Amino acid sequence: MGLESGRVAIIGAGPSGLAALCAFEAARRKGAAIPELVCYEKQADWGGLWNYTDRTGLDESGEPVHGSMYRHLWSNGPKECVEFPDYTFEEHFGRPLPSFPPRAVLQNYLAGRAEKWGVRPYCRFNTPVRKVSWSEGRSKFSVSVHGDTPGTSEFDHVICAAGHFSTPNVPQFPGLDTFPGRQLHSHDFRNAAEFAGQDVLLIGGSYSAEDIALQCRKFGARSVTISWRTRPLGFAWPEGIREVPLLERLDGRLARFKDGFSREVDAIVLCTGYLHHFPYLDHELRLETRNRLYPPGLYKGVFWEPNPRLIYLGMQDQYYTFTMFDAQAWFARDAILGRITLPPATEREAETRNWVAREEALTNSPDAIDFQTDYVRDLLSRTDCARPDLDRVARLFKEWEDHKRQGILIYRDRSYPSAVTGRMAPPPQGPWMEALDDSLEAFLGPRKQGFRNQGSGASVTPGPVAS
Ligand code: FAD
Ligand code: NA7
Repeated sequence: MGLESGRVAIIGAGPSGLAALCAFEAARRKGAAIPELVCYEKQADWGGLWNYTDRTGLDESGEPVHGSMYRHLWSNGPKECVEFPDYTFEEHFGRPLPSFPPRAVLQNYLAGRAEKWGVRPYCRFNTPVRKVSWSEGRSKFSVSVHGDTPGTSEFDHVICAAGHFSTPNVPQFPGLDTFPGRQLHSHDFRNAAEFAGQDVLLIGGSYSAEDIALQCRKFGARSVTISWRTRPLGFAWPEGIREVPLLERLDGRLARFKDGFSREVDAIVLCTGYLHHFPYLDHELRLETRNRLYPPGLYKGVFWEPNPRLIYLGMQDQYYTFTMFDAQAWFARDAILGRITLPPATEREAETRNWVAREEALTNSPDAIDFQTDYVRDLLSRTDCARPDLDRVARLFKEWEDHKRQGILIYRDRSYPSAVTGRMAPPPQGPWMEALDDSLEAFLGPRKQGFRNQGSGASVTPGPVAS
């Protein structure tokens, strides 16, 4: 590639798009000539899924609402597994914090990192990308956007960092169409308090089902039934939460499952995952894959095989998130800057086949963690991206999984050491199950604020948080 004077369009200013901007900005600050960057973001601000909205359905400009996060969402993994080595939590907040922060704290941290690199001028907010096509003759992408300043521009590269946990996968079940209660996909789930006192059915056997079950229990649902297709989550669930095989059909409110079990339910949440859905990309540019650790068709997990000038970031199923997006972004940047030369198509495809075959042979989650660790390590070995201690992070992921097995209600009460500074996180102010206030102020405020049975109104003195 080698395109210092070209133009690069980035779709999305979530963690992946911001990683791309920080990567280029880091090169620029070291004296490199970088291409012109334009990051189109359909929301009014950056942060991607972490930029919470209570809205569902369509957004202000008629685009599908991107947000899938809910009120009261807390990090589902230790913050030590997502910590940027070039911008630690302690640097941002000015003090050590417990390992499982609520969403607003992570959003604030992400924003602080982006502010540190000063990448806001590259962003065009309220600007959805509506069409991307490639002209072989001109060797350019044409990108059409809507919003504040609609128009079409040409680019030499497109980085699609639009996320893939936003378009719901909605299966049908007999009787769902006449179910008299509330039914929704987890994409539209916003507040577990809505289900207090109810019997709730969740369909799905992965992170969303797991966490929405905990949310519902925390906020007073009478019972939660989790219905799995391939395998149960298998945690030692407390009384009031049970796992059953797949839903067979609904007769009114009565849900009947494959093992013969049945129960009346008031509400159904389809926790059935998401589609990689990029309708604005021309067909020949469109990644189509299920949610997996190594989507076929992407060299190094990022370069679109048929045309590596199109780069996808963050399209993997994710143990690693923020640090993996950085590793991808720095590698992509160096390819665009001509510092890394991509091998010929046959070699690229052979390497991708190896990774895919290795992924398909995985049988358990420690091995899956090692797989994604190796992938991130491979990317980091070629660039000057700041490196976390990956062996340490992989160990933390495995400990975290063990801790979840030991106590699904209390895993967020654990502390982990930073893989950057080595310092142990302080314990949380109280049990997560009792923490009903998920605000930044409550989390950063004086100890005990925001927890059940504690007085409120204490003053908040956050560290040097970004605006
Ligand atoms: P996104 O965060 O989805 O950002 C994509 C951006 O692209 C958005 O800002 C969107 O508005 C923009 N965009 C999309 N289409 C267009 C368009 N056409 N034009 C312009 N802009 C567009 N990860 C963790 O590390 N810890 C967690 O606890 C955690 N919890 C999660 C909980 C839920 C419910 C979900 C769904 C995900 C969770 N994740 C978690 C994973 C999450 O995917 C990553 O943390 C991260 O947000 C992915 O970043 P991204 O930039 O790739 O995608
Ligand atoms: P995931 O992790 O992609 O999981 C989707 C789940 O939905 C998975 O258990 C699937 O079962 C299940 N699914 C999909 N289709 C069906 C049908 N037709 N019937 C029953 N079950 C189905 O998505 P999540 O939303 O849980 O997590 C996404 C991100 O959000 C994650 O990275 C976290 O960070 C938070 P399967 O196992 O394939 O049988």
